[in-house]
Amino acid sequence: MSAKIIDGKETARKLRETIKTQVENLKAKGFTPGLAVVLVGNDPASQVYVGHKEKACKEVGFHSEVYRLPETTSQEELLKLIDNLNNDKNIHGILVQLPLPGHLNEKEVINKISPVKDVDGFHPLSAGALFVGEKSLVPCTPKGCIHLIKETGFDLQGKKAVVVGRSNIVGKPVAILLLNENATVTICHSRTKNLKAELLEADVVVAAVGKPNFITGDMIKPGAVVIDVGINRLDNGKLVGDVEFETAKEKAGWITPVPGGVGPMTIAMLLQNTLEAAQS
Ligand code: NAP
Ligand code: L37
Repeated sequence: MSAKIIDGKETARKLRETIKTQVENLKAKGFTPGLAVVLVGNDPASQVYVGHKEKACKEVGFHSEVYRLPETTSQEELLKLIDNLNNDKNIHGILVQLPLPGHLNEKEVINKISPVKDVDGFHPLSAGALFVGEKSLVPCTPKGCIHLIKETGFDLQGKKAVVVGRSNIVGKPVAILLLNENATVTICHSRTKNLKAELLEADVVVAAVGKPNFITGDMIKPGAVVIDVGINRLDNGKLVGDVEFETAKEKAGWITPVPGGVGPMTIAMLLQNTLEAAQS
C-alpha cells in the first residue's frame, strides 16, 4: 500500500494566509510586525532559503529587512549589526542564517540576539525554556515537523517516536517537542548501534541526518508517520531527503516529500514566531 503524502507546501500556504489576515488586522491598528534576516557570505543553499524567507515576509505584509553581508564581515561588525537590530523598535524578530563562514563565532553571535527577538529559538535561554517547559520561541523546523504530524490526525500520545540526528537546531528540539506530546522518544545518531532495529519499532520517524536516501523502506515499520527533514542536493541537481521516498512510501502510512514537505513549513513557522514575538 502506498502512503498518504503530507503536503507541507499546501499546509504552509494555508498558514501564510491566516498570518496575512492577522497582519492586516494589526496594520489597521497602526502596527506592523518586522523581521530582520542576516546572511553572511555566499552559501548557495542559504541564499535560496533567505530569498524564500524574504518573499514570504512580503507576502504576509511584514516589514522585512534583509542584510546580505560579504564573506569578509568581521565578528565585531556582525555583533554591532545585531546590537542595532536588538534596539530597533520596528524589528521584532532577528534571524541570522546559519551556517556562518568559518572565521565567525556562531555561539557568540546567537548569544548576542535578544531572546525576545530570537525567532529561530537558538539562544540558550530559548533552548533552556523549551527544555524546562516554559513559554518560549520554538525553533522553526522542529515546530513545523510537529505541525505536520498533527495535520495527519495522528495521536502522538504513548506512541514510539524515533528521531535520527541530534543537532541543536533540529534533532534535539524536535525530540523535546515529541516528548511534550507524550510520545516515547528515542534519539539516534552516528554512534547508535542498530539503527534499523530502532527504526522498525517507530510509529513516528523524524529524519534529520543530512545524508541522501539514508533511511530505506526496509527500515520503516508498516503504517508509520515519516517526517523527512533532510535536504540534500545530488550532483544531478535533484533535491532529495534523508529518506528514500520510493521505497519508504510503500511501507509508511504517511510521509513528507522533499521538496514540498518540511522546508516550506520552516518558513511558515518563522512567520508565526515573528508574529508571536511582535505581539508579546
Ligand atoms: P547536522 O548538524 O549535520 O546533524 C546531523 C545528525 O545526523 C548528527 O546528530 C549526526 O550524529 C547524525 N548522523 C550522521 N550520520 C549518521 C548515521 N550514520 N546514523 C545515524 N545518525 C547519523 O545536521 P542538521 O543541521 O540537523 O540537518 C540535518 C538535515 O536536515 C540536513 O540535510 C539539513 O539540510 C536539513 N535541514 C532541513 C531544514 C528544513 O527546513 N527542511 C532545516 C534545517 C536542516 P552525530 O551527532 O553523532 O554526529
Ligand atoms: N530558521 N532555518 C533557520 N535558521 C537557520 O539558521 N539554517 C537555518 C535554517 N534553515 C533553513 O532555512 N532551512 C530551509 C530549508 C529549506 C527551505 C527553506 C529553509 C525550503 O524552502 N525548501 C524547499 C525547496 C528549497 C529549494 O528549492 O532548494 C522545499 O520544498 O523543501
